[in-house]
Amino acid sequence: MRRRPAPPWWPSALAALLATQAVAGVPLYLDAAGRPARHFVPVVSNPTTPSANPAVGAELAGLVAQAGDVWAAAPGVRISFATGAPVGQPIDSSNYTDFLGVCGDGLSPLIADPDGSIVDDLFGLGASDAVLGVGLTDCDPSDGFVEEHTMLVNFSPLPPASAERDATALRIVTHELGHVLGLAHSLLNYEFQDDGDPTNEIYLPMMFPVISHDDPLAATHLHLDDTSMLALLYPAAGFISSTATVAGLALLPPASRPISGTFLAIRSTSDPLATAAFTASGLTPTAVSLGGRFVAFLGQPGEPQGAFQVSGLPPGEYTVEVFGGMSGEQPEFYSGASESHDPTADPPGTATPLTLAAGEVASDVDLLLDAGAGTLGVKASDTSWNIVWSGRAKIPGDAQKVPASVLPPAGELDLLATGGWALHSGSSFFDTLMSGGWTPAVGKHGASTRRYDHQLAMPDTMVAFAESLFGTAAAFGEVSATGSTNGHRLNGNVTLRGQYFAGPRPRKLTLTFKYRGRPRAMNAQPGQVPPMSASAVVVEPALVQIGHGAQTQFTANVEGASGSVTWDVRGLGTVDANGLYTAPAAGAFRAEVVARSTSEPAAIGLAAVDVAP
Ligand SMILES: [Ca+2]
Ligand SMILES: [Ca+2]
Ligand SMILES: [Ca+2]
Ligand SMILES: [Zn+2]
Repeated sequence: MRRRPAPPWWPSALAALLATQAVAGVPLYLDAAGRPARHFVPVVSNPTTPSANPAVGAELAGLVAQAGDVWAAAPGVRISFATGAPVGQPIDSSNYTDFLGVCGDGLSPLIADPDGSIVDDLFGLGASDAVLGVGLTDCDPSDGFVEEHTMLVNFSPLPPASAERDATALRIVTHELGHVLGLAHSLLNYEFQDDGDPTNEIYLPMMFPVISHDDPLAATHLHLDDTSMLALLYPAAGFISSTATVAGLALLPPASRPISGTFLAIRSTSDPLATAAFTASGLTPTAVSLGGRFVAFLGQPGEPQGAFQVSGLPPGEYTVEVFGGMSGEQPEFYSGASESHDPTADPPGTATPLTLAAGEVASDVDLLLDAGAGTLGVKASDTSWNIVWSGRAKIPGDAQKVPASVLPPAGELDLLATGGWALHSGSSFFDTLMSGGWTPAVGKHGASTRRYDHQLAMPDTMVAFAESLFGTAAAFGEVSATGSTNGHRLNGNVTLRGQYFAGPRPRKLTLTFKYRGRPRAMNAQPGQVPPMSASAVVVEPALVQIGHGAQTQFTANVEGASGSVTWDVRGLGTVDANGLYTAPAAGAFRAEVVARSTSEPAAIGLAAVDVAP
């Protein structure tokens, strides 16, 4: 048998693909223990100048200042923003990677992209038609802190100078600044996006993942859903004591396995659209998929399996609701003592409202999900998979296996349909690739065989992956994907058809990726409830300037937790056990002072000290 030479057309260029993750899922940053990470405060950003159109750099810096004012004015929130030194070097698509997402350079650049060329370079040609902006941490948040960030805003789809440009740009920048602060996407009131009705835009959260076009002049407006999460991260005094928390576990039938990625809404019975908040069990961030479906990304380190929490609710009466609709099933409500996995005993639509007082923490709101009913009712998969990939490329006269080194990596996969589609995998590749919609298909042994068919809904990602394998030697247009499971095996494939250019004339190219899954044991250990802690630490003063060798006293007020705090400084200088900070004898810098509750380590208060001669 003749051995084929190593294929010349497999450059293992995965770099471009990895970058696309920022499009799909901008995380709610969790530290290694599964607690939310916070940005250092004040939040300082550095303006930059685009080579092509310097005015747009100034426009972005001005928008970020306005957006900072919007977030800082949120009730229950104490946060501040500042403009840092401008970056001197003009930025364009040839040098943006020297600044974007670079940890440790002391810069948090605001990168304006006047013509979309940076976004196209980062996410692939044509991305500038769809991607309006990115806000992300520059540094690994697993230590609990965001020290630096990058914001990239694509101005190319915006109209020229006009009221509409100003209004739209401020909404985009306020949204991206929310990501910088550690807020993930929210799907609350998703049905109002692009429904043609401008009057309901105020019910969409700022952190909704896609812009709604129903009112081009819509004012930038924060929803309770935005401000309550921000206040939990950056609380003002009185936030915890004046508001209520709802927390519990989402549990799958039949064995009450805690399940992450369930989308939930907590709604006031008297004001269900405005006094409402979104959350997802496991604190799993949501993103919008290119197929138009909403996906939760699971499997973050330390993820509190199955646990959910909403804090910052004004006192009142609330329902707790598992999202329906988006994946075709009915919404399912918390029904108190009658909660059951059995939909006959506990009809999904039966709600038992909770009455919450100021300072109350209702942490026993466990949802016993049912299995769904009817042909659209597959609410959750109860099988997890170990997945392996294989691939084959064909051109006329030749066929080759895709080398394992350039295949998608093996990993784990959970497919859920609890109000959306959620995936868990050991591989971040799946997290961008697989957003499957599952529909039950009656097999030859009837519905009880639990056979499901599905389609992959993110073909653009697979095209980007295939193009990264071939560079400019191939182009793909047509994608098809299918798969099915009977509960014991999972099988599927993705087929891409295109043209291969290395030769005298283009040839037809077919690339087929197959995946095979076998069931794997699932994590049944529930996360801590409430996962984020309904407590707060507020440090005073928030920011202080002192000279070399000088001392300043910080104080910490703990709400919702017993005990005191431990003090820590990130940066130069020292802080003692009583919050007394001592500056070193030299240098000009800012240090962050951290007070952490001794009984609730997730409750952290931040302050800053500027030291100068
Ligand atoms: Ca940086
Ligand atoms: Ca609307
Ligand atoms: Ca129920
Ligand atoms: Zn976003």
